[in-house]
Amino acid sequence: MISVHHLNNSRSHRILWLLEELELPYEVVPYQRDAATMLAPEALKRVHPLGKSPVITDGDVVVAESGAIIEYLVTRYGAGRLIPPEGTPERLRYSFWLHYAEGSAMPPLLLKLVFRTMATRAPWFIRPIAAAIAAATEKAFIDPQLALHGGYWNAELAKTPWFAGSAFTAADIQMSFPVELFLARAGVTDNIDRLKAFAAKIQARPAYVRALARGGEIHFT
Ligand SMILES: N[C@@H](CCC(=O)N[C@@H](CS)C(=O)NCC(=O)O)C(=O)O
Repeated sequence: MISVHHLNNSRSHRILWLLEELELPYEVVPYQRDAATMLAPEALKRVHPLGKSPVITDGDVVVAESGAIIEYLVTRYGAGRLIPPEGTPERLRYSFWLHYAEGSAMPPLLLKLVFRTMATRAPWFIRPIAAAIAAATEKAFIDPQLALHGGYWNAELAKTPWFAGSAFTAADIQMSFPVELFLARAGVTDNIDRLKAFAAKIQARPAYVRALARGGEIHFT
């Protein structure tokens, strides 16, 4: 039995969604974030030393990292579903988005959160300085990067309906988290029409909805 060690309100939703798309049996092992720090509980480190979610177990096999989990599940159980045929241009695009989502798309989104948090949670006596540093860093570095990445996704989705091409694949599942977070967090309003359409399309998929019912709602902020 596949067990998904699922942290509430997290990237782990993508794995539940993938399993629902593949119509595979699985169990959800739930973990709750600490209300103050938002970190995962220590118990998750008993599954994998990093203590991050998602992580899955499948018999003796333990797989961490969303991209690696998606590769494992699609290769082992997909029977050719949700992945373009080998040797096609779509397969290369699929591979690109699968790696890009966590390697390049997420870092500026995480930086945005870190600097926003710094500005609002610094000790009161340095808060104005922290806020000024955060605002300057966001303006000079983070916001232009967000506009660059978001604009690129939007342009790519103008060429093909899904990230890897004409068919929905697991690359769309992997890119869903950056896209949904981007729409909520980046503060970018130009060149996002295709991103909005993509988000609406994925959120209407029955498997996406079933995954939310199993794992709980996600609040993108
Ligand atoms: N690149 C990793 C990121 C894993 C990760 O940072 N997960 C977050 C949840 S979205 C987490 O476990 N946070 C809790 C913590 O760091 O304690 C992946 O895609 O699996």
